[in-house]
Amino acid sequence: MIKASRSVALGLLAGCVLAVALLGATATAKPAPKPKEVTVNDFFFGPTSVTIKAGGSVKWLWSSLNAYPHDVHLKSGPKGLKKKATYSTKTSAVAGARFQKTFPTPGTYKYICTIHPTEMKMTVTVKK
Ligand SMILES: [Cu+2]
Repeated sequence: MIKASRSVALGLLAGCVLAVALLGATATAKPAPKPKEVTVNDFFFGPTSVTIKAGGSVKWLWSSLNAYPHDVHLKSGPKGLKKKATYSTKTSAVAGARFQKTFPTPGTYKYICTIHPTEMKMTVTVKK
């Protein structure tokens, strides 16, 4: 009886190892593109230009050192861009906020902070 249950346990264990191995193989076959990070600072974006592939993402991170509010606003994008409003933040934040956006459409995206539009500008280039 003990031997039988042990072999069942071993069988289950082998099944789990196989399942994990298969999951691992799937994960390495299609790596999720890591978002490019841009910091939102008093009073600049860093870096001021990023290039990603279509389907890639950009993640804006507000510095914890900020003393002033900032937003991330799409000033201009490719012609006929759908859901344009989703490319901008709805509100401003001072510190510790984040905004992540995926870019399925190739083109040039010009960003500003609407509170400091002459100082805070940046470009996202999305390649095919
Ligand atoms: Cu600003």
